Amino acid sequence: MTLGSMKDPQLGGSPAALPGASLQKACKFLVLFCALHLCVTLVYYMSGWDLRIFHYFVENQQHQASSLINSTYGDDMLPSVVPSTTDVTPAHTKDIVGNCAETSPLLVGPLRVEFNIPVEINEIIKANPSLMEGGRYKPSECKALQKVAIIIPFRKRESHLNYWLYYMHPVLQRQQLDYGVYIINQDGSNTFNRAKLLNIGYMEALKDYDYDCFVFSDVDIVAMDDRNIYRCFSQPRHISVALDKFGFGLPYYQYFGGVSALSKEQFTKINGFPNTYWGWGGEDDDIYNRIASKGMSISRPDSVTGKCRMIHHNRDDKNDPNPKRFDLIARTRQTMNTDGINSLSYNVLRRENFPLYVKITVDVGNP
Ligand code: UD2
Ligand code: MN
Repeated sequence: MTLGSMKDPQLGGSPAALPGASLQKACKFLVLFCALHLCVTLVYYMSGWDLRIFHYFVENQQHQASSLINSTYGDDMLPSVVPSTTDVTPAHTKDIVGNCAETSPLLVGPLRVEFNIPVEINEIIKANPSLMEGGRYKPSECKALQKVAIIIPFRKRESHLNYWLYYMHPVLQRQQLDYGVYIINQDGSNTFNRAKLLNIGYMEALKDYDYDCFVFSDVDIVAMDDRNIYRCFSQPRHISVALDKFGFGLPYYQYFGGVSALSKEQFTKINGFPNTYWGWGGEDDDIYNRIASKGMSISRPDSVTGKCRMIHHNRDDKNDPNPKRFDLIARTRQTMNTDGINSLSYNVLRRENFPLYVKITVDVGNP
């Protein structure tokens, strides 16, 4: 059926229908004109309104995208969104004396963290051009508020270390910290001793630089939000407060495992960490007991900012649960003054400066 075949039954196609036909034409023209006008108005209105939003969106994406190019791996498919540290720093980063702001303006908040695609050390080096040898960094735009040594207890966890470096170096730079990364590698195949390695890290880092804050981190834990600052607070800081492994909460209130930060003063006040916890478990509770016994409390970020991921793993060789841990924890107050930084003995076997960290291989002795 065509439009012309639709006749008005009242007009019946007679000559008297002619004025009606022209009226019909005029109406059609009017309707078309109105529709056109409406379209033009709509397009004009939407172009101003919609494009502005679109433009804003694109700008946002470009900011993230250029950050990605700067700080990650170009076009290969690495798993994260880790914005850049090399952005031009806005003027408000500085206060009048040149100190960095209390809250870094470079922070971006929540981060995507995944461990499904292996990361290559050379790519991490390329992505962090502002790092100095030994994984050292100082913000160039302002004077950092703290000098932080990051201490990681380690043995045979290379792939975990790569993930840690990949995710955490950009975060720490955005946090505008003056920091260095220390991998304290336990030599040999004796029982693992995490807390003793942390004590050694404290001592060895201080030989390098006048650090005033010490962050102790498992190699397999990565922050999911860069507002979780790896620095010290007026009370000992627990950093990994909302781990995926524990459903993004604390397993128990006194829990102090994973990642924590103590100032030099807080660390010396508790005589450092115990050297006598061989194998898995208990040393973090001992540290908590030390802190509590000195009248200090635990500072924590909220459970959103404090979200962290731990890489899934099995228990390592020579790190079985320590059967003595419950007895030891029960006696922290009696032992802490004689077991700690004041009784620490170890031998440094190697000290290697790599681009992304200092690796100190140590003989920690036997149980
Ligand atoms: C929990 C705690 C950890 C510590 C440990 C008990 C969390 C998230 N972490 O970790 O802080 O209290 O229990 O000792 O609750 N490591 C090596 N090579 C080894 C063994 C250990 O590098 O062969 C290092 C590494 O940094 C690792 C850390 O020690 O992340 C803790 O060991 P784990 O990861 O096996 O223990 P996990 O996850 O139960
Ligand atoms: Mn672990």
